[in-house]
Amino acid sequence: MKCRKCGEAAVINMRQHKLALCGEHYLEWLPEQVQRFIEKYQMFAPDDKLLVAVSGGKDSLGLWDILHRLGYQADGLYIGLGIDGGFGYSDQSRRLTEQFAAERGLSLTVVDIEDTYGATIPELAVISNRGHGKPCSVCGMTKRYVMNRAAYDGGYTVLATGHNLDDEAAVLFQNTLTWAGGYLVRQSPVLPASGDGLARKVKPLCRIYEREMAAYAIVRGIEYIYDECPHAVGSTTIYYKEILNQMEEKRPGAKLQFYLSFLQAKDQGLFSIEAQRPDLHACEKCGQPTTAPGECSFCRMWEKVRLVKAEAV
Ligand code: Q46
Ligand code: ZN
Ligand code: ZN
Repeated sequence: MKCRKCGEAAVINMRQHKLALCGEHYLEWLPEQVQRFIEKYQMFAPDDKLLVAVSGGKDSLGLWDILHRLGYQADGLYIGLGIDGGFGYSDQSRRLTEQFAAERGLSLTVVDIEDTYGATIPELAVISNRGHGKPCSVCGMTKRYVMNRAAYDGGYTVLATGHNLDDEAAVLFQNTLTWAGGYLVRQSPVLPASGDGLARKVKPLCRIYEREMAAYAIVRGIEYIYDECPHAVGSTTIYYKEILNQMEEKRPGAKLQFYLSFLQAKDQGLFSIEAQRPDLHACEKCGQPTTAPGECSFCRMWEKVRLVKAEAV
């Protein structure tokens, strides 16, 4: 396989785009694509102050690298979850993230959940008794909270995450199987900021395949954590990704088409009936926006942790 631009040996063949490229041209092509989608979905402008949520994986570090190369002002946010999984998952991912930032002179904020709030995510899952012992639901909620808060406190106008096309297509597939209208209407490359304290959220990699991000990280020499979070193993998201990969194998471009036709249908008003957002008010304790009455569910969850820990001493 030869590079379409220069005829040298290709490092990647993207069947869905009928395009093979060498390393040099691939490193040019991918950021151009990302820039095109940033503009197409009006994600942000050059004068926006971006906060990128980085996990130490190929997608978020790749995104940070690309935004930096494109000339945006993008700082990083790493959230220490306290997950070990027998191989020091959180410690390793933090080390690689800090190394990435230090090598490039980028500014990184680290929020360690245990140091800041008093328990690790796996401890929190047990104490709060949410998610039947699986930490993902408290983890997802905690990450959303911390990201929004860090964006707000740091005066960032935009919060960017490294969700790629495979992530977006898997979530879409899952929500389509149950016709979860409320989730479907909120799945978007851009969620606008709200006056009541929610930062604008963007997914600049939403049209980039996972394997394209892996190839980018390898060719660019980014050291990232290969292992997924140990709690992702056996998750429904991985199951849906596998099904979508089988479809992609037979019909290159199937995943992208699934996602793009969804965005188009949504633009045409398919889920507009679900579009009214519930009213938000400020949490009585922390001031973050919430739909819950009184204190937000995040504050209530941690109140419970404090009570349980206080009883234990
Ligand atoms: S939610 Fe679950 Fe992820 Fe949190 S506990 Fe790991 S797998 S990191 S995206
Ligand atoms: Zn080339
Ligand atoms: Zn609160």
